[in-house]
Amino acid sequence: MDVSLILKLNEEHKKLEQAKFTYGTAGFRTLASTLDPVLFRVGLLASLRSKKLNSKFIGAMITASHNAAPVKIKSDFPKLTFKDNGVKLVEPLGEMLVQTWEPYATKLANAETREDIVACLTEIIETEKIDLTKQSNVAVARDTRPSGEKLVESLKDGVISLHGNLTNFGVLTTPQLHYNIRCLNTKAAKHPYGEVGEEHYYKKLSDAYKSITRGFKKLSPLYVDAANGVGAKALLALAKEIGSEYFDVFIVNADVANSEKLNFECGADFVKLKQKAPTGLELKSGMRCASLDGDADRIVYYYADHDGKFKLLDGDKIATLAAGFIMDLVRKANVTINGQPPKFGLVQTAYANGSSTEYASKKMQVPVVFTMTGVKHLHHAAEEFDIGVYFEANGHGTVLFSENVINAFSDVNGKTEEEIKSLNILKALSIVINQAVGDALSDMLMVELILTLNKQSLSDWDEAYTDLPSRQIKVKVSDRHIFKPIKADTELLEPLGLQEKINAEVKKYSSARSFVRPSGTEDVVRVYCEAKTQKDVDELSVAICTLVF
Ligand code: 16G
Ligand code: ZN
Repeated sequence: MDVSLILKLNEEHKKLEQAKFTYGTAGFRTLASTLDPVLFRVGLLASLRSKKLNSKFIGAMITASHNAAPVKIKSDFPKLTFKDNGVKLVEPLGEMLVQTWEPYATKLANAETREDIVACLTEIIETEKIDLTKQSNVAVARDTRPSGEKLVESLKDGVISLHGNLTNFGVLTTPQLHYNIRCLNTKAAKHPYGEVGEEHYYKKLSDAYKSITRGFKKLSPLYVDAANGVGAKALLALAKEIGSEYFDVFIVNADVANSEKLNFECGADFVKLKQKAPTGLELKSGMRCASLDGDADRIVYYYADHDGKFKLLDGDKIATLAAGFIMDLVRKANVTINGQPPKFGLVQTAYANGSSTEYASKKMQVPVVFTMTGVKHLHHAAEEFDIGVYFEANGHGTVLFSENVINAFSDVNGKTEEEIKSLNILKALSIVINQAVGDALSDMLMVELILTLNKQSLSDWDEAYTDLPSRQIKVKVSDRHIFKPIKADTELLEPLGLQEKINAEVKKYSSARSFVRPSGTEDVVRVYCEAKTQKDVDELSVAICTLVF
């Protein structure tokens, strides 16, 4: 280890404040102004991870996703409290950083002195038996937040300190970086994931989409709220590649140049939480709409019913639509693995609406598994199935096809016309759907493909089940770390006695449910309530918030 180089470059990225950093559900995410030393250290860690994995490419995505992030505050915008950015590391096949390395990230980020940094690096190298002579390859991308550009430089110094190579992909959506990383690391594999680069990503998705929807009646236009983020640029390029004869899209909230507008009263998180259309989109009956988040890894759909009432089709609805469609195809195509039908499963979190779980498990007869909040947990659980559908209610998710099932798609030739047709759709779907991570654009094409083939409107899709009324509230508390969730976030172990009090409140209402968990991305505690009527939900929410406060 070239300690003098590390120490020299560390001088440029010294920790100035007593901030405490935690590598959480979404990596490090906090005020952008405090992140320079963190990014330097993440560069060091990414280099070590690459060396540990025989020089495989490790990704670093600089984003604060759906968090609002004004930098210049203009008088016509209210002062927002968050000026966040963040960074998360990506494993060689596009998954989130392996969990056993998260404590290293936290420890390194919090090292106080230069000696502490070197000691921490030494500890990781020894524990992980890392061969420092191995080359390290790290690739970075960022969303449109202006603070990202400088943070790339901080990360670069960390990578260089361990004599690593840094590839800078510039501004990309989070899933595009995951895609690139998976492509880079599977170049020489039996099944390369694809070619590296934005244009190849668009072409791959577009070709698969067109191969299946060709000849079908085009859907009416889709209005997409891009949250004034990177998704606007990516969707424009994707739509151009697909062509308007297949897909009509109107992109709204595409003002990427004005960073103070990012996620401001728009985007998937806003629409899901507020249950209303974003600013910039005048929702009228008959319109088909969707919202992305700031780094384009989440999507929700919505429309207005005949009475003009806002109707949301969230991650749960996307999951059940996809699961139903794919299960039906697998049956029709007669796909088997060792003579058995593929193992199919749906992964949800505590935020999943109770009606969606009931619909999936009882009506569709799909096994449902619950995990903690955060994509890494859902992704791992979905990998246990041959076809694993995972979505968070907030619109983050994808469908994973195991290698076995992909091979089965190729092995089965299909005898009848129906079998052949179903197999072709399954093969195309496994290409359209991003296998590395939840991807708003790829999920959008999956939904559009299903609705096109099913000849369904958004209200037809919505008919599958009716959501139970629900509410999610943020509560500011003095210390959110005292809240210790268990049982996939559905209960609290600590503070002692609180769960019993929550249970007592929930008992007062029919079909009610509530849970409390500390946020991994903001300094708040989240309260979720669900019940048979909106009135019950509102009353229950007040009661639970009072208990937590
Ligand atoms: C992050 C997670 C998302 C989760 C959210 C919960 C990833 C890539 N993203 O955005 O899946 O729903 O955190 O946020 O894992 P919270 O902990 O603040 O509620
Ligand atoms: Zn996001």
